[in-house]
Amino acid sequence: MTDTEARADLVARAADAGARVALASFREELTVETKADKTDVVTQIDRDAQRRVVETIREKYDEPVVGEEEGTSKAIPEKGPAWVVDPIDGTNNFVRGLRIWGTSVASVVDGEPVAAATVLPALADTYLTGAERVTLNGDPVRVSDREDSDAFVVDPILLDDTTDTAGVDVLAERFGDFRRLGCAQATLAAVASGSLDAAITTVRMHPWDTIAGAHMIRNAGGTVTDLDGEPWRHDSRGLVASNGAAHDEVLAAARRAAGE
Ligand code: 2AM
Ligand code: CA
Ligand code: CA
Ligand code: CA
Repeated sequence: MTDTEARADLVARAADAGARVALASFREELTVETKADKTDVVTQIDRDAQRRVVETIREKYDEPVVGEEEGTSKAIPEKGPAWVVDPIDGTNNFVRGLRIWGTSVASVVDGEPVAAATVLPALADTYLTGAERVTLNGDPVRVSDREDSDAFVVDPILLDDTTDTAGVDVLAERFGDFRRLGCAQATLAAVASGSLDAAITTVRMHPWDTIAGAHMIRNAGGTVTDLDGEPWRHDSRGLVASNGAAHDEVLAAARRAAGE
């Protein structure tokens, strides 16, 4: 087994272990705490799931873990290996009993992802990638081959007060339709597997929200850039992801939504 294969194996096991912890409490009575923003919520289950993911990584690797909840570091080291964890991505869906949420784990070396897993346990969907190719529940998947942007379905992942809503309207006008799944990693995995054609975020998100999905989209044949059209990195301000066929149009719409 190559080093990347070993890391791919572990991201899968760690994400699955965290997802099982969260699934056991899905649709149970939960105490919901809010962070700075009323839609940014957290529960004890987010912390429990993260602990389980970290324990699973620690069985094999003593390397930095970057994660959303306390007990992990918040910045990806520029040099060397690290693990990036979102124990529950889509907590707002999770607490509402909506099935679109999951556990995401990526392995990163020198700031670049080398393997990633997103497990959506309430949907029984597991997305995995290593050095190349992406699988959904074991079957290879690719980005969509749709070329006509009028038929594109695009997800503007996260909107906030800085988002130009007129720019968001541009998405609805210029493309076929839009969706907001409420779970960044589920959205990016859906672009990688061809269920969505593109996704954008104009807001600065955390690396655990995006890095697994960005790696999947690239390995599935898609394009991921920042708002300037440069290759996306975990510290980029925005993210523009597409199947590659109409990336320039998606990028232009994303810039409008960013108020540029
Ligand atoms: P989270 O559930 O792990 O917080 C839609 O809410 C998506 O944006 C989710 O993937 C959510 O991740 C992410 N997100 C990131 N920052 C957020 C914020 N400040 N408020 C709400 N969602 C946020
Ligand atoms: Ca959160
Ligand atoms: Ca998240
Ligand atoms: Ca989270």
